[in-house]
Amino acid sequence: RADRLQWWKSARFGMFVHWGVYSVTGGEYKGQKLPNSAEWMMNRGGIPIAEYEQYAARFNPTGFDAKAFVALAKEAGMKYIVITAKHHDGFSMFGSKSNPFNVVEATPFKRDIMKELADECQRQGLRFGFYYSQAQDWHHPGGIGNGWDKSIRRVSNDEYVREKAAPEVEQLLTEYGPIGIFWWDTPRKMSQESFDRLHSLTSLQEDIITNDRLGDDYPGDYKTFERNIPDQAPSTPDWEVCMPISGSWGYKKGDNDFKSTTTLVRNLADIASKGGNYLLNVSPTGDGTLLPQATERLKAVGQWMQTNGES
Ligand code: FUL
Repeated sequence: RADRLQWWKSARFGMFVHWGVYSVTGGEYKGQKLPNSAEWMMNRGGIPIAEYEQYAARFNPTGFDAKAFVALAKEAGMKYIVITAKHHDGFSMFGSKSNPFNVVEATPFKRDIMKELADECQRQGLRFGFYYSQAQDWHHPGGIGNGWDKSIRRVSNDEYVREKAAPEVEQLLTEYGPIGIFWWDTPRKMSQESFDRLHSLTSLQEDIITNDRLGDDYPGDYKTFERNIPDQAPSTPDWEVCMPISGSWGYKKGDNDFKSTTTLVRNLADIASKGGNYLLNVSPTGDGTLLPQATERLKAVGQWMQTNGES
């Protein structure tokens, strides 16, 4: 275990990416701003599944360039990337074999973004990991969390795990080369069978590490803190603070709450001095690029790292 964590412990700095069909409108629904992060658009807008699916038809991020994207993370001094393979909205950002609501089949873009990034990370020497919302899924009739679409004929959560979550996790862990991290999110009560099924899949990747959000009985390899840096070094040795560079995780139109470079560097030093990792989130827009505010800051942090860090 210690061996598997070694690269991660010395990495200190990683890039988190929230990107999906909600990015098309920057989280706005019918021109209306909604509360919460953009990736919660479907939930906050109470958008019916059939209607939400139409956003995929508008997802065409032709400005996306995996090579430049990974190079930017590298320039910032980041050692790994974790990206939303599937968020709560149920949209798969890869050519999923068990969910047709995916980037390859349901969008004009048709490119497997996860594959492009996985390959590029390998080429440029960064570790690559997947965020996967295993419990909440507002698109599958057995997923947890969609209480607004009354047209769904609900099936059991076990069925959702069997039909979608488990096969997708398996695909992600077998067809995308070496995967460094599996980042579960929003644990909910599931059957023992489902937990076991999902948990056991991670052994498909020999060196993978996981965070602590599969379920209460699954501490994973490290603890996740969200948005806030603990005041004191936590008692657990292996931990990470994930934090959006602006206010929202997913690209949100009008969100100008970008943390200054000074704050970012200070956060990084604060976290590192307490023994943790900083997973800083960026939000590609509907055209597949980052806002200049994000790019500038990442470059500036990279500059600082070069001058002052161990690199
Ligand atoms: C949360 C999710 O609900 C957010 O949308 C985001 O992904 C964050 C990192 O985890 O709890």
